[in-house]
Amino acid sequence: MRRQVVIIGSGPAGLMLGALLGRAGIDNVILERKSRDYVLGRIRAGVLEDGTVGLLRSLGIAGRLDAEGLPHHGFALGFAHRRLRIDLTEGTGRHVTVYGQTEVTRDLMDARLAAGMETVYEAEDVALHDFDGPSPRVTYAKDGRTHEIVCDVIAGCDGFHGVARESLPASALTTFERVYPFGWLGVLANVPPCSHELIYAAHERGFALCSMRSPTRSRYYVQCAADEKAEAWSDQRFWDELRRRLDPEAAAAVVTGPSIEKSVAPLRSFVAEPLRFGRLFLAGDAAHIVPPTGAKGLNLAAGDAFYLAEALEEFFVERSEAGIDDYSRRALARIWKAERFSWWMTSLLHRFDHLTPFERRMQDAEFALLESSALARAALAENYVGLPY
Ligand code: RFL
Ligand code: PHB
Repeated sequence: MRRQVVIIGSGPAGLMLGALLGRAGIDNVILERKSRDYVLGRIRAGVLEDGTVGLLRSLGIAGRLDAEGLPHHGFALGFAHRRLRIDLTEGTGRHVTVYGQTEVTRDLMDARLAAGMETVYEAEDVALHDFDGPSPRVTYAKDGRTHEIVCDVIAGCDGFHGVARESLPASALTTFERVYPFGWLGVLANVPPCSHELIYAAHERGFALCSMRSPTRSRYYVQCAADEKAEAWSDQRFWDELRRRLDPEAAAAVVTGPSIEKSVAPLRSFVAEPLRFGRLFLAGDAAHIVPPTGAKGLNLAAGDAFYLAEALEEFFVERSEAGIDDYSRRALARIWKAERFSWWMTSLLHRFDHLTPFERRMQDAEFALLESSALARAALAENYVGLPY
């Protein structure tokens, strides 16, 4: 079999890239290790930048997003039992949309199916070959047989634990990493949110986040130990801990109910450079990780897909290599700014056990600055709604 582009991974990066390439008439197949239902069962991000929404609209697949997504024009920072509202729209003229990653994934999968573009689910032992030359190959096992696809380009969109980045010689990559000494315990529940806007709360017991998926479905997180087991947390223990970390009004407004999902996510900052090796390109979590505090992971994946699709369109349609030569530089310029923002939000809001008294005062001073300076709030808002592509 021969294809122009083999995309590895059907998360947001791979699906978005596949949709953008399909629109440009570039033939592509997605190889995904898991089943469709498994991919749709993962509960992850919830906040879309307006650039991500714009991309989905430009692809003509934003019908459900426009009907069901919740426009948010601000959020709150909680600290010292006070709440400071960050007005997103006042400073930027833009806003974000609360719409789950699961829903984005479903919309992209449905559109792909309707357009007749192929996805191979449960593709095992995916292996990449010859990507340092003009005819890379990808092999995989399915239904007890080994398959081979010869292609022009491989897109590694297979997440942090995928095979694409691992296929590179270590000497080809420079990596940058910070592993935070804590995780987030997340709970999804069919209860109305405690506030109509998100609350990011700093507290001496640890960070807490009040988010949502719809007016009847809430998503809450509390900072926990990195090696915490979700099973150690009964629903009651979670609700009690959450309430302790919120201001009294928010705590009183929390409606509790049985959790429908509960999981622990580690927090990490990571970047691998560059994003291109011959005919292999990395995009999304395969190349970089941000801690979820800035709500940037999914949005960065979409940004990478946008840049890579533009570059590949130049390559296949205009027969120019200028775009693919520049992909890594262009994407990394935006990635590093999102890394900075996510690291900053994480540093500001979490409890770190070993902060010096000076560092604690720095956290307090950041809040004091945000409280007193409209320009500081506008800078936060500009990053949160998303820097331009
Ligand atoms: P994804 O979504 O991980 O998709 C990669 C896909 O590749 C498949 N795959 C393979 N396929 C074939 N062969 C292999 N060898 C393969 N190895 C892996 C996987 O099954 C998967 O389907 O990466 P992508 O597309 O780059 O998208 C990135 C976003 O998913 C990610 O940045 C965010 O979800 C990060 N993230 C969060 N971001 C937020 O903004 N807010 C959150 O609350 C939030 N929570 C999370 C998260 C990421 C998590 N991970 C990765 C553990 C919670 C978790 C648990
Ligand atoms: C979520 O709703 O899952 C969510 C929202 C904002 C974040 C992270 C996660 O910063």
